[in-house]
Amino acid sequence: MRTEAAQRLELIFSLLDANGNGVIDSGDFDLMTDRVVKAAAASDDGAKAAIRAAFGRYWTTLATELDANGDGVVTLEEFLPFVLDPDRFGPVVTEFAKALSALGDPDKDGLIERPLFVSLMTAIGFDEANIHATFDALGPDTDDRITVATYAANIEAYYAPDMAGIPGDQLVSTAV
Ligand SMILES: [Ca+2]
Ligand SMILES: [Ca+2]
Repeated sequence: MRTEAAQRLELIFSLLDANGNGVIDSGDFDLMTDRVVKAAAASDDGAKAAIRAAFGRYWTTLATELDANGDGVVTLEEFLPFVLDPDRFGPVVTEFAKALSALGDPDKDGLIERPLFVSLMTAIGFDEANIHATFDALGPDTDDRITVATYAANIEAYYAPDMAGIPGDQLVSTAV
């Protein structure tokens, strides 16, 4: 596992820990899901149901595979090696990437404008300057749009244990 990958997923763990108690549980996922769905107000019911299902599968997979003692919480030490193992968590990431990227394209023309990208990523909890840096790194066209496929592929890359120097690394940046 590369340092960059660990840093990317440490950030995700901290954002998922919506109530800030140092572990993640189903309540954290409920808060996160509601925030993201709210940011996707222009999406249709099918797209909203898909992201709810994807977050639900994300949590139930963690709970089923990691919470061996059944106390309902998952720690960072459990989370990192598991979500960065494509054999074990890859299918969950693929579903999540598809559902989240679709929320960026409510009019279904295959393109995502910067303001909605910023809204969705802000709802997840990323830093606004880092979100803009990431969008820039994703190579927007002259009308400041990226494709749904680009977004989805880069969400998957974010969870790749051996990748570094990818657009998603901008989300971890602490530059001020
Ligand atoms: Ca928590
Ligand atoms: Ca669109």
